[in-house]
Amino acid sequence: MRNEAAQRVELVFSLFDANGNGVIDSDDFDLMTDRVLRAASASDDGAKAAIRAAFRRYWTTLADELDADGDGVITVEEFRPFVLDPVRFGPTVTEFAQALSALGDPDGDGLIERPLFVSLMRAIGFEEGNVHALFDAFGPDADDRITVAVWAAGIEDYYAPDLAGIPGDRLVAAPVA
Ligand SMILES: [Ca+2]
Ligand SMILES: [Ca+2]
Repeated sequence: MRNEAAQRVELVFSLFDANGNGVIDSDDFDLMTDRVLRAASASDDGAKAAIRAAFRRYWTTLADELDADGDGVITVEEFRPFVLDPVRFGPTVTEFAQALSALGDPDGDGLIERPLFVSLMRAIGFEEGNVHALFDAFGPDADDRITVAVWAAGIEDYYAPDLAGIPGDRLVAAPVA
């Protein structure tokens, strides 16, 4: 596992701990889902149902695989190696990447404008300067748009244990002043 990959998922852990109690639990996913859905008001019901299902699968996969003692919480020490295991968690990441990136494209033309990208990523909790740096790293076109496919691939890369120097590392960097 690369140190960069560990830092990426530790950041996700801290953001997904939406209720701030230091562990990940079912309540966190309810809060996070509501926040993202508020930012996705332009999306249709199918896209909203898909992100709800993806967040639910993210949580239930963690709970089913990791919470052997059934106390309902996941620690960062449990979370980090598990979500960076492509065999055990990769399919869950793929569904999540498809559902989240689709929210960036409510009109279905395959392109994502910067303002909605920023709103969705800010809803998850990433720093605004880092979100802009990520969008820039994805190589927006002359009209400042990226493709849904690029974002989906970027999310999958974010969870790759052996990748470093990728666009997703911009999210971990110190916020741009
Ligand atoms: Ca929590
Ligand atoms: Ca679009």
